[in-house]
Amino acid sequence: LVVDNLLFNAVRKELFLFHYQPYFNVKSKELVGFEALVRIRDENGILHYPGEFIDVLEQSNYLNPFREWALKEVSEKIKRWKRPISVNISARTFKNPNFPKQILEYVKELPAPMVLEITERLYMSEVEKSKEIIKELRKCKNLKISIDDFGTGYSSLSYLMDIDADTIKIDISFVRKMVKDERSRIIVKAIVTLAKELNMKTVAEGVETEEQFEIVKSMGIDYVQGFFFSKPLPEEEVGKLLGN
Ligand code: G
Ligand code: G
Ligand code: NA
Ligand code: MN
Repeated sequence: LVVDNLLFNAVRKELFLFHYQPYFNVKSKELVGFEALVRIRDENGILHYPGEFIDVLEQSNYLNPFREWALKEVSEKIKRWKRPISVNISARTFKNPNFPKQILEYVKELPAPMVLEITERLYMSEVEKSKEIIKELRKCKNLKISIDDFGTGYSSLSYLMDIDADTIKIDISFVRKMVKDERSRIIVKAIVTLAKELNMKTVAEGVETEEQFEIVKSMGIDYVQGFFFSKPLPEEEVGKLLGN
């Protein structure tokens, strides 16, 4: 009930906002783009994180107005910052038959891609259906697909070979284990090789230390995201970072 009230107000009074976490090219350390992560600033100025409300939001009638707001907001930022921005897409949005048409309206004139992050779990739970939806979405120029939390689902190798995405984001749990655990490094190395052969880019999620970064670098992973480089930032700080 408390969460419902928070969401009711967030929709009615436009209290949603995004923080933007930069991701970087591993080799050059240059900033590449951002992941948009939603928050609610309530009427008392308190910031609420998705852990508190995202599950309820995704099951509720607020999902449609939220999605409209989110697509508009991210499109504006891509226009302003001229960088790719990733958005997390829920299962319900991904499977909504109107979604490809809706997103085309936002994406068609952007100066950089919008990236849709769908979780590995969602993709793998219905591989054929996911491939079909992605095929439809691929009609939108400027739209890319990224597989989130990669390595946390139960994916068979045959599914992996089938995966139709531009980028895979190697889950934070692997990044953590890689420092101590040789098996994790071997598995990630294999994932990176597979991704290269399949023309996909790789992102290491949740890199928090220099030691983790050095391992990520030695594995040939393309991009890195994590607190070692930057936390998710309010839009004012992104503006400063990019110098506009
Ligand atoms: O920073 P962090 O606490 O922001 O995010 C927690 C979780 O919330 C992550 O798993 C992230 O994927 C999810 N999340 C963040 N923003 C969004 C969003 O706009 N839509 C959806 N569906 N999930 C989001
Ligand atoms: O599920 P998804 O990968 O979309 O979630 C992204 C989440 O990971 C967000 O909550 C974001 O704040 C968090 N995150 C980003 N970088 C780091 C990091 O270096 N360490 C930890 N622990 N969390 C991170
Ligand atoms: Na994500
Ligand atoms: Mn992730």
